[in-house]
Amino acid sequence: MRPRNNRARVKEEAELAEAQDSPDLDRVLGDDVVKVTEATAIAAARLRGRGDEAAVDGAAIDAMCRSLARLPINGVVVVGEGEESEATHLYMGETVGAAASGLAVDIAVDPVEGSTLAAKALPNALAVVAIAERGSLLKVPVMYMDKIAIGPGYPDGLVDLDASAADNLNALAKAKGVPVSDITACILDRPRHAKLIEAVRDAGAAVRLIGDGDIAGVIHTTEPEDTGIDVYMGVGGAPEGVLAAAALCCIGGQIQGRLIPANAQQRERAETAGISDLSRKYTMRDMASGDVSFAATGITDGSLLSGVRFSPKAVSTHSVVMRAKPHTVRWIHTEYRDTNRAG
Ligand code: VTB
Repeated sequence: MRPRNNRARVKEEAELAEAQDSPDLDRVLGDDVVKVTEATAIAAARLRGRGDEAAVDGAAIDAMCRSLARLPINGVVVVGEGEESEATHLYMGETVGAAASGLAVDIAVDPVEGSTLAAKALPNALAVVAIAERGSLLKVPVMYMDKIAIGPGYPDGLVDLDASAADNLNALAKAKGVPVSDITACILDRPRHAKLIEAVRDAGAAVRLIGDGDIAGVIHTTEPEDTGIDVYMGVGGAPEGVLAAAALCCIGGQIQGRLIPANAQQRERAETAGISDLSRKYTMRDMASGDVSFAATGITDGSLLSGVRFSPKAVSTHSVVMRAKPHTVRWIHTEYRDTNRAG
């Protein structure tokens, strides 16, 4: 966890203790969070496949703002759509929620994870939110992050951002009890990953390339038998890194992330966000800890979730909501039978 001054910490702990006694916390981290991603995904899905990323994003952001505004929380966006000067809604530091005296929580959002996918109606676009007790999610500006993630059941630190791809893959294969040729790494299909892809293949492992959507890529490492993905590697969005860490905090696994500011402005933004050591390797617990809740709803059909379906009788959604403290994973299929009010 990031260093904080003592007085602030004591105050936060008092607020947390109060929040933990509240049945509202259970409701917000359980049922409410998924209603937010459902509404967001429905709004985005109404505009999917129109080739207009900005329109999908805009509709999703509006829907997410409206649903967050109904929650009995005093939320602060720590991972969002950018800086206050650049984003009208869901910017870093924005307060959201219905009650200034409500539960003090951190919120990380990605209204449309994979805007290009949604605009082209390609698989795997998701609406994603993580909510956690205040101070539990790492505040990161929009920039890149180098990441490596594996699922649960392995010794801590088995893979490391500073190790070579071959060393990581060999260590993972050994711990899994398989030859390295049975290991598959999920990597974003980007020119910047040419060397990494080559190194993985040279080590004898397979590469599953994805177009977008590295939150799902990380989550897939937690069920390698079903997904065929053992490890996520490479550079993606830092906000997506924190959201993926929130998911792993609920379902188990390991992730390391290191910010990659592209220029002086991004370095400055990181500093303003409280990040003093830009070379720091963040672990899962540094990025998300405590009673975290993570929810995602499919906008388009994908490997994790089905997309929103519109029919004359109902609008239906498919979501996953995970919670760290009770350690639960719920797969939720919801039908909104009043189709006009859905979303
Ligand atoms: C990833 C991916 C996202 O951004 O984080 C990626 O998970 C990183 O940015 O779905 P680049 O596209 O610049 O590589 C997304 O693709 C969302 O834009």
